[in-house]
Amino acid sequence: MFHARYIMIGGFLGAGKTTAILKIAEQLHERKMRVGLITNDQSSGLVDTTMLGAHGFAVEEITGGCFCCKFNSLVEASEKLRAEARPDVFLAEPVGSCTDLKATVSYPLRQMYGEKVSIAPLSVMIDPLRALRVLGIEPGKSFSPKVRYIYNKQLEEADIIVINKCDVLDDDRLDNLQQALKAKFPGASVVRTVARRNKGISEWIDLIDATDLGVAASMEMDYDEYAQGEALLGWLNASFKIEATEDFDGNSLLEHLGSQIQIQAETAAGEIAHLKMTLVPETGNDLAVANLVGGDAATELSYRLVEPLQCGRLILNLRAECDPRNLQAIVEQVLQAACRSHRLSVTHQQCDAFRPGRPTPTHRVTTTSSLE
Ligand SMILES: Nc1nc2c(ncn2[C@@H]2O[C@H](COP(=O)(O)OP(=O)(O)O)[C@@H](O)[C@H]2O)c(=O)[nH]1
Ligand SMILES: [Mg+2]
Repeated sequence: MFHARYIMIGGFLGAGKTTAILKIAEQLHERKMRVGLITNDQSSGLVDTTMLGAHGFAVEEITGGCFCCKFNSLVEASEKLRAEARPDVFLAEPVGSCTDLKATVSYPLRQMYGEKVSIAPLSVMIDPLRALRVLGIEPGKSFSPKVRYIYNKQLEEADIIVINKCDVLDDDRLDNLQQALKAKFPGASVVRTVARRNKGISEWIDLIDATDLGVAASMEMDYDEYAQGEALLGWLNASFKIEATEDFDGNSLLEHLGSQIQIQAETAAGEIAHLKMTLVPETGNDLAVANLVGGDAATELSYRLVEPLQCGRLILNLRAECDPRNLQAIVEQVLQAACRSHRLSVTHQQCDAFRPGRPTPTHRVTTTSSLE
């Protein structure tokens, strides 16, 4: 009989889940625990999976649907990790537009594994600037009501709300946010982190360790509203080969692309949920990762290329409240213009532009019921 702990870190797109999971994994590793990671997205070949694997952790990715709709794939991934790495702890990151995770993932897992697996309380991370707007505490651009419905539902089921990126706000605004969260979601513990700098992570781990997932009835969900909210968030996954006759600065190219996509999206599209780009040179192990979260944030490079390059692969994942065909048109236009101004040539390799389908969970368990 094996025994493992299953920790799920939810939260909206761009909140910092992947960054935090890496830090948690590193701390657990230092505490001599074996860790297995499970990532999730609608598309395959995730940037995150590659990045986490590069840090030496056992990773499985579930693609083509979320944990709840691909529950059997989640179980298979867990079994595969168990056979290969015998983890003491599973760390799982669901898709950032998913909610109702307790009823569709945690409770079914508990029923399936019984004593063999202990399920940790559910953590939900937030980006504080986004939260201030989405929750209506501060003015500014946000999402439409159906997307905000998903955002609020994520918080409603949280046992632990993690205010991440506390480095971007002063204490007064953070206190305001924390008070509003406490008033609206009184059942949740709140913890503050700067995942990127490893701050608050050990306190958070202690909180995760302190109890097991409770047995309260799962929350009410309106799946029509959920499905409509999901569908509003268009999805673009594209990859391109970028070449030049001379070496070029890939870091500044990514920053340029990010700011241009942002400008175009400002006029033609709705709020950007998360833009992530990676640029990998054709040879060597260099890598750049750029992120943009929210309409008026700046593009940030979490990994920078050490050297200029002549040829590389650009992978772009964009989610925004917008028709995915518009997203595709914006990206193509920006890329063509950048190639002209930077004297580069670009070849399309792959492009998927779509709206996510209606979430249809494999199971939905309300603590007292059995697997449906
Ligand atoms: N300022 C700041 N940025 C962060 C922090 N943690 C993560 N980020 C950035 O937020 C962006 C999204 O992070 P990611 O982990 O990919 O979010 P996910 O979509 O929730 O997995 C990236 O640019 C990260 O570098 C933090 O503590 N502070
Ligand atoms: Mg992620």
